[in-house]
Amino acid sequence: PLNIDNIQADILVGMHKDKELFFFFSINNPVTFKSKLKSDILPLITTTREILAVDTQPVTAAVNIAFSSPGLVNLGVDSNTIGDPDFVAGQFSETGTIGDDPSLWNSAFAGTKVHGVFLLASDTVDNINTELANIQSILGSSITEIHRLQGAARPGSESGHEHFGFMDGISQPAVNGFTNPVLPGQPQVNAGIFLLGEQDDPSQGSRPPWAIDGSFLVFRQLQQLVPEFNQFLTDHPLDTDTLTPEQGSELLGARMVGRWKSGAPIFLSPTADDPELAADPTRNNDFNYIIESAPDPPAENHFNQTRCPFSAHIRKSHPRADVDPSVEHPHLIIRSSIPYGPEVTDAEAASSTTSVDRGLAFVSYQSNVFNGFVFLQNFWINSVTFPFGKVDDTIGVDPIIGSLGGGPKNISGLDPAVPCPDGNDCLGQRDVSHDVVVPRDFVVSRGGEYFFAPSLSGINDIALA
Ligand code: N7H
Repeated sequence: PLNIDNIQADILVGMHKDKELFFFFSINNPVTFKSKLKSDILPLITTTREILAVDTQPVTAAVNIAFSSPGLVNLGVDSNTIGDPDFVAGQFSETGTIGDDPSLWNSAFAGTKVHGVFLLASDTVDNINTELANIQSILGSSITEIHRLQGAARPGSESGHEHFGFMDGISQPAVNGFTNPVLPGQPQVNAGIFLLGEQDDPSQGSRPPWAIDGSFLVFRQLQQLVPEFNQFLTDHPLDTDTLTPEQGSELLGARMVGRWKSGAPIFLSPTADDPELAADPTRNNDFNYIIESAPDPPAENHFNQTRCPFSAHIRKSHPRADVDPSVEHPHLIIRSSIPYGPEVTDAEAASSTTSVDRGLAFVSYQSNVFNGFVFLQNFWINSVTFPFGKVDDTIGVDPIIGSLGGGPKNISGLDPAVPCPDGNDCLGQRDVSHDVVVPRDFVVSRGGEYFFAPSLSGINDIALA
């Protein structure tokens, strides 16, 4: 079994609080920092076991910590020995690979200035600020703030939904020996896909002791242009023969994501939202994109996008039976994101123009930065031909987070009107008039960094390095 007293809370279960602060810092005085890390910070770090039961959760705020590669080097730890070239290179050096425009990055993330991040989670911002003040008084001038991002669940009935309005945090992989119960539709994998040194870690056996049971934390500040996104949906309602314009716009949004705003998967409920399905954890993730009712399901599965576009965000990022489990499992990630920024103002809605920054503080955990985030973003999300082997030569990038340098994205399957009404083989005959052109990116990366979230014993080792 996993040592859940040694694994930081956010990795396997998340902090599950309505407010979460990401506090990015650099380390000025490694000697003082390491001494305080061992004596005063380590006792504050929230473990997986503590977060699981309400009565063991910290009174003020849950605290997790993670270090960038330059941060580890600054502390006297040779980050090369961890065996992850992408982590060592840092996210800023990979903007070309992951499709980011570095000129749009927040200057805090541009370069290698950020040495570490504190994740502070609680029910109130006041509690978070109290804990932050405590940490700052412990560490004093041994650290300098580089950037902070205050995350918050959206208010009222939008709680749990990201800023475009869609329920988030539904589908997560199940970790063998930890996740209980396993829900229908969850892929079941060994802990080493997420935790270093555990079974199925691609570098299991060659990790240094301080890295065991840690995980790479990929952080991304992803701005969302919500009024612009809404205007686009309003301007391009689908299926206007049978639906009202509002319903047609809702359908387009749902097909871009792969779920209705409630969270109901469009593959199971293709024509209208189904809030009951959305609310049922035994059904809301139980699908694999195979059209069982078809006379020849494998063949039909290769051209029929009526139930779910090949490009839908959740299909691009977790293609289920579109690829073999042996191919897909190494690329699973655990997500622990939270929205940031306020609700859309009346003035923004009226002008369809963003003037206040809002978006998603994206967090994913994986045991290998390339296999996880980088692979997903580069080879699946930003690829116009993935899922491969479909009878459609221009599937298009992920309409939510795929990018072709910020410009228009031609996406074939968003309109459920069957591209090839006669069925079997539509290669070369696809009616491009059905393509929906997404004119611009509605999610804009403001940068991020690759971090390593050590185990508690690993933090102790780092403090003694
Ligand atoms: Fe996504 N969205 O609101 O459209 N995502 N995501 N994501 N995402 C998911 O199933 C969203 C981002 C994944 O197992 C849902 O939990 C937005 C990045 C994966 O079926 C919704 C942003 C990456 C899944 C969103 C964003 C991923 C997933 C459905 C950025 C990886 C699970 C809720 C602002 C590189 C898929 C759920 C599965 C689900 C949205 C970013 C990956 C609603 C707005 C950067 C693997």
